[in-house]
Amino acid sequence: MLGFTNLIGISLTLGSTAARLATASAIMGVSVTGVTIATFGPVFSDTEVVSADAFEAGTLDIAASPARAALSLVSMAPGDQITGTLTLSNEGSLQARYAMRLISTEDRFASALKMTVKTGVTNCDDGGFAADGEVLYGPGEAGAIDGIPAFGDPASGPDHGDRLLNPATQETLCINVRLPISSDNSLQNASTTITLEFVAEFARPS
Ligand SMILES: [Ca+2]
Repeated sequence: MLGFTNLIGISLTLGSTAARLATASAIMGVSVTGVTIATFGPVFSDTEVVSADAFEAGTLDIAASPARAALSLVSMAPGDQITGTLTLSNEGSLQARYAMRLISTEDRFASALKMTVKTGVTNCDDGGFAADGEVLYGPGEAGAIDGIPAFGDPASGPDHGDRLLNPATQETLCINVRLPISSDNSLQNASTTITLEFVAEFARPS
């Protein structure tokens, strides 16, 4: 038996300015100041010898694009939103399934931000986000220190919400983050870093 795991972490840093949030004209700055991706290579979980014609030992290699700055906005007021595209590619030779978790550096601001993740959005921007596509997550909290599941389950094996990705194919996620109009002054100067963690594994053909 062969097992492969692949993990990608993408960090978005969101921060508010010192501007007041109480009025519609208040400005809140949200910017992506750093995106990092950490990839852990294929791992053989078992070294059992298999016959060469049973199947070939392939590779699992999930990559994310863009590698930096998936979302960016100079300033943001309560009620505003940011929308961006993230493309996951299966550059390996095996069908993969993947799950997504959201991990933040603090709880309060991350839970105030509402994130929605879709696939199949024709125009992935603020105006086109609601028009079509399939909701994979949200609207829900943008993250938590302990991590929250967005879709799927990183646990080994097929789970509800896991996404399948065939070799040499890609899936484009459209991510929308909204700062609710009801956000109050307690979020002034708040900042958080949200890591979008993708955990992929080899999906054995059925
Ligand atoms: Ca799973």
